[in-house]
Amino acid sequence: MLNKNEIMNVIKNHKNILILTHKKPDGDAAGSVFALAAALKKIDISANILFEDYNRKFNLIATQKISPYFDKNKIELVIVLDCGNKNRLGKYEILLANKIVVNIDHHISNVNFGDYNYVDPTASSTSEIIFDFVKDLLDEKIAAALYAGIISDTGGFRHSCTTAKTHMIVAELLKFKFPFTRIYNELMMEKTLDEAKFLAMTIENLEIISHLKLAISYLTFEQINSVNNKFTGGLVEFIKNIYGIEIAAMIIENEEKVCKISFRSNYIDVNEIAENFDGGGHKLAAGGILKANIRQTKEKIIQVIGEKLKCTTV
Ligand SMILES: [Mn+2]
Repeated sequence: MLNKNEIMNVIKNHKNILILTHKKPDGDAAGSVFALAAALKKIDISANILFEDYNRKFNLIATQKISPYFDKNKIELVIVLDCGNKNRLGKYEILLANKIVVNIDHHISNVNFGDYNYVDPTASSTSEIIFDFVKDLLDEKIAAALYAGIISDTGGFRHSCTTAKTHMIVAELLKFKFPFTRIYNELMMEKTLDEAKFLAMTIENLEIISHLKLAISYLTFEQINSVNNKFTGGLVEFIKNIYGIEIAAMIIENEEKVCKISFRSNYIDVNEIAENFDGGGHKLAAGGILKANIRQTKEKIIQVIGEKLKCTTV
């Protein structure tokens, strides 16, 4: 693997550059792209950037316009950020054909699809890696974009990927004047009215199974259909965070009366529980499905978790 200076030299030796990231970009994807593009501009390299399924809330940290109107044939080099596999580029994957590809990422699952790969799985985020590439070129806008990327992938410094180095980098970023409170609030805290309505319905439907320390709730297909923005992320975490709860299950009913279930826990292995529902995931966050109505799904969840906890307490 080339070091950072060598990768930067590869980039500097090319004129027409495109920077891409995974589809449905999160804060780290958008932040690292905007930061690198702005830093390259300061050394007279203008890069085009493209996003698939861009969320306009990232306009807050945008450092340049996103325009698809450029000559794709002239591109010599494509830098791909925060993307473990080129098929995650979605419709832009085709733009890598016959180009020199530089792949910079922090996902341990990265398949090194580039001609030049810089993959550091110890970094909290791609933005943390990009900091090291551009630290001599920082300004308010670059600092804001990298800050957004880091808070996004660390969940606001809560996730276990957060390190002393992460905090050290943010300390450097905060030497620049940028509206970090506003960035944190709009990227991490803000909800749409429809998300608030889902939360109200989730609390209304909540049941606590005390002896299992289990919080279980659901949204019916009719409830899902009652709002325009159908984003259900964060609901299962909300009920898991109720005092005294160790495990949570959130059921979302779809059109065909199939129930999708999200599990979260503080220490119980929900990956094993999700295997009973044709699913899986991680130890503390997993999901599954069941072809049954909500009442039957709830019963099976309570039964499976009951059996699992009986095993672990003996
Ligand atoms: Mn990331």
